[in-house]
Amino acid sequence: MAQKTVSSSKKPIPHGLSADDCVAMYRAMVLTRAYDDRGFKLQRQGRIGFYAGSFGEEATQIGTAYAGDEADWYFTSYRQPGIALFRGLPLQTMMDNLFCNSRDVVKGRQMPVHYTGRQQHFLSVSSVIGTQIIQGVGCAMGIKIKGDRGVVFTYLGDGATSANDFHSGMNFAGVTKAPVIFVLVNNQYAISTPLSKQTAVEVLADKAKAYGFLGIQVDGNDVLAVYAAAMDAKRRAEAGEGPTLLELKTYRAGPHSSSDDPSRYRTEEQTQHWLERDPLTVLKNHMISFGIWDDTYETCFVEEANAMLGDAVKQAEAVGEPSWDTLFTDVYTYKSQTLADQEQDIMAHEQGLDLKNEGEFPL
Ligand SMILES: Cc1ncc(C[n+]2csc(CCOP(=O)(O)OP(=O)(O)O)c2C)c(N)n1
Repeated sequence: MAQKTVSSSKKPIPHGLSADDCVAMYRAMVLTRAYDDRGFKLQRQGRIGFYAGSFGEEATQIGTAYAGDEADWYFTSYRQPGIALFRGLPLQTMMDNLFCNSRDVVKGRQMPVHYTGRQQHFLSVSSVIGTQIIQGVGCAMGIKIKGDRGVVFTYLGDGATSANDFHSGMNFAGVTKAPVIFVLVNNQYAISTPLSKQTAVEVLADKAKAYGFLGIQVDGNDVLAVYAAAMDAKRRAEAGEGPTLLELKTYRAGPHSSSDDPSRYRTEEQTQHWLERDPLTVLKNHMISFGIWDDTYETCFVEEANAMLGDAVKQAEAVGEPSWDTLFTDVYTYKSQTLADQEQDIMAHEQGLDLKNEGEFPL
């Protein structure tokens, strides 16, 4: 583990943050990147079925996660592993989901990268674009009605602003002044659809005006700027001043998912241009200017992350798949005759007997 060396500060650290906070953010961003890297490699090796990464978007995750606390709620898309990691979802639980093994919380019934963490207020990820917008707003309305503590962070992409749920969620949030922060991760692509074909507006944050609340655009590659904006939004939500649309402008530097080839629709030069503002480098430069950078962070945190990941992979792989009979549990309180018949058929098949209904399943 790296030792922090604090030399005489050149620039003051802003936003009430300390040197330790900056180091913790950097470390969390390194872990997020290493996790994504491992996820893609596991998929390419045929060890897991699917992966969707967040390479280049680490600051959007750690900046907002750092602003949250245990009373808050997180409704993410499939592209925010850093939120889950930072808000305390165990790495092993996440790896078990990637392998869809028998220890997976949802027993392999979700795709990989669809995490869930009840204790951490981390809501089950939906693949369906925009779902988490209305789920998050509903939760925030509930918090307000019950007078509970906490705010909701709900994450969406630029593509999700074209979903019907965007209008429904934003409108209800504005009318009810629900304590919700819409974290709009504008990574400029919805798979292969560029932002210019998604919307006619210049700045997505402007859409908040139509719903009667504040929208601001922030440099999504600068974790300190993201943190400051998220803290402001949280303060407003807690003070009863309602929602904020936080547009974090960034770039999806990797493929949409393991099923995508971005070279089909954009140039390497464009990606390289954005990587000049790699969020890890941006934070490193900030830390240098504060006089708190230590070169060993780069190597030590990567080594630490890779060791943790290697261990989690080994453990997740050692656990078998969920057994077939879990298909029939946790779905209905009472099993219908149809389900009972299907269960019997599979059991017979498993025991090497002929299927009762060979060639067709009873409907
Ligand atoms: C309702 C719906 N329509 C289409 C899809 C297929 N789909 C999966 S991801 C995606 C792009 C989403 O883009 P964006 O909201 O910008 O988020 P990003 O993937 O860039 O993080 C689409 C269209 C879907 N999952 N759900």
